[in-house]
Amino acid sequence: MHTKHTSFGFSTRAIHHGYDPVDHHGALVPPIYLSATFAFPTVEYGAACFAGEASGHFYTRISNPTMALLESRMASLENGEAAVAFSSGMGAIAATFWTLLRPGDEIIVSQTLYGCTFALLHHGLGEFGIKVRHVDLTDLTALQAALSPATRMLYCETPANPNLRLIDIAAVAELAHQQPNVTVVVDNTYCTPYLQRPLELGADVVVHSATKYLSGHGDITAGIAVSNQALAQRIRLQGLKDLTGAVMSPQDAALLMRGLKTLGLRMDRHCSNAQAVAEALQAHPAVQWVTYPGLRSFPQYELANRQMKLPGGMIAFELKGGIETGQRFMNALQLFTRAVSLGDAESLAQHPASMTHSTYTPEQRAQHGISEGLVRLSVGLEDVADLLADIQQALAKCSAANLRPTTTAAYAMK
Ligand code: 7XF
Repeated sequence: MHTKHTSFGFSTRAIHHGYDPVDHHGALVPPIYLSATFAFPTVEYGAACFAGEASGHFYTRISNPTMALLESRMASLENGEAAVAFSSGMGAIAATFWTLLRPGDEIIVSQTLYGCTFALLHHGLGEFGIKVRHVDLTDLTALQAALSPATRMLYCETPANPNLRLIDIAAVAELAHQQPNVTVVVDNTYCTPYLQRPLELGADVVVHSATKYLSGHGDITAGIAVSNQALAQRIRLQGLKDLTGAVMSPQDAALLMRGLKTLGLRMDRHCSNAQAVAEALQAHPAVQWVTYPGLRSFPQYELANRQMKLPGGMIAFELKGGIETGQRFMNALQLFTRAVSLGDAESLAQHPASMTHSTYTPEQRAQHGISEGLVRLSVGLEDVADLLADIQQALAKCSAANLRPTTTAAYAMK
């Protein structure tokens, strides 16, 4: 049934890929294999497993049947050959970096990245002799100039957390691959493969925080890396097994597969709700600027249409009066929850400068396009009328403070 499913559409594969109930006592839902270890029929077979000559499961830090099903499903959805599951998005990212980079190598990264990825690069890789070069990847001339024989990886988020800048994946991958031995890695957390498939555009590895839209219910932390078979095997046997040990639990793999079944449905609803919230924000006099890939005013609207199926569920905006007004707005929210993370059924609001991106210094945030007054919304799955009512009542409480316009550029590209 595994191969039969490969020609089906996205949602059909998200529900069925790789599993036939007939092989599992008729169980409609895949069983969870809680075992940490697996019996060897003979000592010779055990030795063959450790030598990489037998393909069976033998220890859950290396592989497990529940994770293997999830991995094959994620590989199918991203249109890759293989995937590796991790206990968190940072586990997937760290394992990919530590597998593919060595002292003396250079990594080219986009300007704006999630705070802990930024910290891993600068406090982790940087301190272990790997040169980290931030480049404006919307400028292909700058990328061309930054590439060198020492470049081993190009890494980006698109859309970027939290300012939603986009990178043209096909363009940067083509240019980066003109140098030999460059692996192009894209963090696809904001989009999921339902909205964007970087491997089809020329990337080599896709990483995810599966804590977010992929699982969709805010009840696990999880990560995934997807690539070709050879890279996935290296990431599994070095990055996962030896270097990080950041293994996913079988229960979390089952929860993640439950989330994947509704991924398409949920993403459609996240996107339509976010479009309505972004338009309401844009129309309100208290709002200084709003960035959402579905707005005509979005500076990379054409690229968003070309690269993403829909504009996503994340919004960045700033109120007139900057962060003081932003704090008043966030404290006034009644339905949106004040919390970090994203992609949950519940709508969330947070302040990147003091929360998810507090790993940057204020100077670094200014350099990397993260304004101090930026408010980030993860628009959830509630009824859109209730979300709009909450935004409107919270904005109404800000109008009194709506006197001093901020000087922060809405979308400074340089
Ligand atoms: O290790 P995690 O599962 O939390 O994933 C890390 C991660 C990797 N890439 C992107 C684009 C992410 O957004 C994240 C996690 N971001 C959360 C957020 O921005 O709210 C973390 C909350 S501190």
